[in-house]
Amino acid sequence: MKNFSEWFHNILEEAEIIDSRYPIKGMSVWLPRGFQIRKYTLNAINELVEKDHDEVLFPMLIPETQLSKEGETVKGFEEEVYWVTKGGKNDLNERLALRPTSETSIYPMFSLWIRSHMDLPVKVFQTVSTFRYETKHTRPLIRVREITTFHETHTAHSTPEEAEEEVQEGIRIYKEFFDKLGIGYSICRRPEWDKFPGSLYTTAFDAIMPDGKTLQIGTVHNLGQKFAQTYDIQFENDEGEHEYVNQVCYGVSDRVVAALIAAHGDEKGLQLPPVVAPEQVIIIPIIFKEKEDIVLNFTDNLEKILKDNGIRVKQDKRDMRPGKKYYEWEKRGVPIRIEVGPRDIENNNIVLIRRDTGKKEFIEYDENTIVDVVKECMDNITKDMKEASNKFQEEKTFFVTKPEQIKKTINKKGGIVTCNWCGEIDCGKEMEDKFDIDVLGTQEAELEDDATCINCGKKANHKVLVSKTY
Ligand code: A5A
Ligand code: MG
Ligand code: ZN
Repeated sequence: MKNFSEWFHNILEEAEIIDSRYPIKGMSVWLPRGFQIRKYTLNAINELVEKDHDEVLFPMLIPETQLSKEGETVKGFEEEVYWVTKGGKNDLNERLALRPTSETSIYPMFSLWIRSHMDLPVKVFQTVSTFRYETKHTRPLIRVREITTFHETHTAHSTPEEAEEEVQEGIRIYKEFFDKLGIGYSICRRPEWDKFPGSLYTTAFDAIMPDGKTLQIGTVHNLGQKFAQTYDIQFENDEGEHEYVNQVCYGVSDRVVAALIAAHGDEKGLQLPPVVAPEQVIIIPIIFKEKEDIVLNFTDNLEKILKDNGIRVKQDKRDMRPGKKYYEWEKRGVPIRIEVGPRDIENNNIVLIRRDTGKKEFIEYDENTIVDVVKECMDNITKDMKEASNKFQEEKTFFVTKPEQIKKTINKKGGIVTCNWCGEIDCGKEMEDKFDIDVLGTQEAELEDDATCINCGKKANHKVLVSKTY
């Protein structure tokens, strides 16, 4: 892929995912095909989150006094908040913010809901639009001003230990989610200057894009008691004393769909893992004039069998050259194509082509086993796509020991560079300027006793990840 940015922009249009011509910067339209991919992606995360969290839906508007209560959140989002100031011709008594995220909307209600330790833990999530007046270059799905698929989980616990367990649970859920979609990622703890405003610390997932820059695709925040103090969320413990709750929140967004497209797409277009593909199988009947009925009887029956067994299948009967159809469905990323012509039927064969490998397989046709054959093929595709993406992430991650290697490696090879680091804020910020990179954060690692910081030479006690970022 020569130019990822251009490729990405084109694919959104060509695979009918997003129409970015909507006349507000940073806001786009989900097209029917894109909407379906979004829907199956949401199903995949909901399946995991719903096991132990309840879905809710809060209003989109937040009174200014409520938003402004939490000092650090306000400061963090000050430049990015959209305001509603009028109702019709009347000025509102109080400005209303379009939520940039929902802590300040949800937590005042937590304060009403939570009375005693019996009410804890509270674990809720919602999928909503959030609004951020982003000042950095906007890009469809990647950096938008209306985040239309903001999937956020918010919890409250009686002890810090329980909150820490929820952090681990959030990380586990996101791992499983990205694994399901076959998106490779790295996990690290964001540095102090890049953590979520108001949080104790932030753990982030970053995926390496084909151009070598990383995209933050999910974050898990330990909020400690900061918001509980601000919004007065207290409970009575079993000794009758009042305590503040301990909170956690985590979120993913439209960016997951962007990462999905970027991780698997190629020069032919989109490539979708079966779990999110609007069509998992496309059947192309190869029709010749006098044999038309034989072929269509066969393919109609095949379509019905697959559909009855829960496989998302479509048949393309349009009067068009088969080659043109192949091209179209490849571009749309359908994982499996089945071709059936009169000769195949005579030989009791069907032809199955995998989108990911392009491999053609002749399969002896048996109504009783075809469902298993297709399902097994989908499983193999899922597994292989995930492995390919993980391999890419791994191969694009480089450990270096000399400062001059940081910039050189990033510029030449892209991806993530890891090195030993002292953990000092000033040193980290200096590295960002000096090497023209962003510090993604730290990972726990066993360092040698005499390991030194790559930048300042002091004793190193962290492994740090750096990259160019979206
Ligand atoms: N309340 C917490 C969960 C929160 O707001 N965290 S966050 O600010 O980190 O956002 C959650 C996720 O949304 C991020 O990890 C990132 O993947 C995504 N995101 C943030 N800003 C975005 C934007 N402008 N466009 C698309 N996705 C965005
Ligand atoms: Mg930065
Ligand atoms: Zn240092």
